[in-house]
Amino acid sequence: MKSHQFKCIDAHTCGNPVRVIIEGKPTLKGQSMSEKRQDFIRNHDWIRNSLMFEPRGHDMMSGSILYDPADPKNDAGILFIETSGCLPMCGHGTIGTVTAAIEQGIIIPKVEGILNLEVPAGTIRAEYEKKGSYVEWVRLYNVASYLAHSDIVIHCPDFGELVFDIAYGGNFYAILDPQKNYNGLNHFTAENILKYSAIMRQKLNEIIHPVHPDDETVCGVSHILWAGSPLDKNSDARNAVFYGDRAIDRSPCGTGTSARMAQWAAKGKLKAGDRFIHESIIGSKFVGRIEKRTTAGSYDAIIPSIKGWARVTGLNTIFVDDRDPYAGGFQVK
Ligand code: PYC
Repeated sequence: MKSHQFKCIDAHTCGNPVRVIIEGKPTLKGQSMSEKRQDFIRNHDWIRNSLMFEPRGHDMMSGSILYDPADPKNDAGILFIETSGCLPMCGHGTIGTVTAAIEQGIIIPKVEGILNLEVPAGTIRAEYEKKGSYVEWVRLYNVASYLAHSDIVIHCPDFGELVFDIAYGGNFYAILDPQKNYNGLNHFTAENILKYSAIMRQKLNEIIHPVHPDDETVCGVSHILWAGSPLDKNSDARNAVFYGDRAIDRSPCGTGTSARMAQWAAKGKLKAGDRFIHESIIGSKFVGRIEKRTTAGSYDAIIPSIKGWARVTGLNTIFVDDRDPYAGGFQVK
């Protein structure tokens, strides 16, 4: 009989949870965080199931595990874990992890106010501002983001024909913009989004399989981004991102916002230097900016930055007791 103990910092970024595991992590094989991610998925995924799903977590639970960087010039490596799996990149997760790790002294930055971070999708930079012992905000400079496919058509029950763009911002997003059979996010409830998103994702993945040009383990449409007009006239757009089996991001979604900016840039609606304020389903905001144009394989791409805030909600020591029939977590579907 074995029992496992994990020390965590619990936080949320603009409403979406971030559980940062600081003790109890497994040693992972591999050099890069992409290789470590594969080792975790193959050999240690029970930790994600135990810490993210009920009864220790919930449908939206999301978190991270900190590792030493492969390149000593960088400050840390981050593995993202959540109910949907191990994401190559997570924006709200990065903002929450940086906030929690700096406030609790888990990462000591080489240069105050800047962290260079290795994540499975590549190397990113985070800048943050501290007031006393608190981190006020974090701006992350994300991986190259690009529009991968335009005008992908599916037929969805109750909607009829729907047209999606597929864009990458650290994960592949299917973006549902207002159109003939979809009049925008403001006309849909969370229940509607949960009901139809999994069907849309399945139909999209039957006809399209986006693969990242530099890492074939980063592939497939995982997130559905429902777009709509903002609640605040000072914002540019609003969105709700569906992921996993039953999750809707409560934050404006960092990789989703990056994908959306890449889509807008590809369509000439944003240019380098432009700001993009994105709202979440609960009205919380990220401030995006197009830092510069670049390429990803043969794709025209952008480097987006995303600014947001996170707050620590507590320190948590979680037990996973092998006598517990729900040690491996469960989900009610
Ligand atoms: O902020 O990138 C993000 C994210 C992905 C899934 C949930 N949040």
